[in-house]
Amino acid sequence: MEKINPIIGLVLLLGSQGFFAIQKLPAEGILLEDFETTDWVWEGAEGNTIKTLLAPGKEGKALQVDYDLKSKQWVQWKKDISIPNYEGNTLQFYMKVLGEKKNNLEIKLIDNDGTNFGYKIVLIPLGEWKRIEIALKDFSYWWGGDSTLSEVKQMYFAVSHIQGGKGSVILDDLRAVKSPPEQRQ
Ligand SMILES: [Ca+2]
Ligand SMILES: [Ca+2]
Repeated sequence: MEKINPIIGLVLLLGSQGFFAIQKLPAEGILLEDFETTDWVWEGAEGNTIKTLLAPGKEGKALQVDYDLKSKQWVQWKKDISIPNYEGNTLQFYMKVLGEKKNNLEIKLIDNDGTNFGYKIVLIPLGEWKRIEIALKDFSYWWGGDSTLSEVKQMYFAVSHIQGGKGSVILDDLRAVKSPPEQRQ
């Protein structure tokens, strides 16, 4: 019978249980979306236009969304993104906002039974990369499904009307990172 050195055995055991991956989480988090392709599905309220393209990113490429809210209301874009560990995590991404007008960015998280949890921030066109961090516990129930957000399966970003008009939102490097201790539930 072969003997396994106990230290190597321990390393193999910890590695097989994801121990090392978990230890790395606080620094880098889990990359949810790198925005290297334009495979987000978009739509807009009637009369509005939306177009997606790739732009120079914070890391590699970024997804640029050009919109024109002619009819006020909204445009949105979605992708199947799973967020496996919801509690105690923060959503982090980089965003650059171009244009003249102020509008809302809405971020929606959807689970298997169609529960929508949302969070809204005001888009202020600064023309430079800004890191956005939103604790997942700060999302609130908006509509659909039951009132509990289970494992997230799909994400939407939307621009909704404050002043309307044309603008661009550029997104990169979406991650789930550990919330600072005071933000954890
Ligand atoms: Ca990227
Ligand atoms: Ca649900």
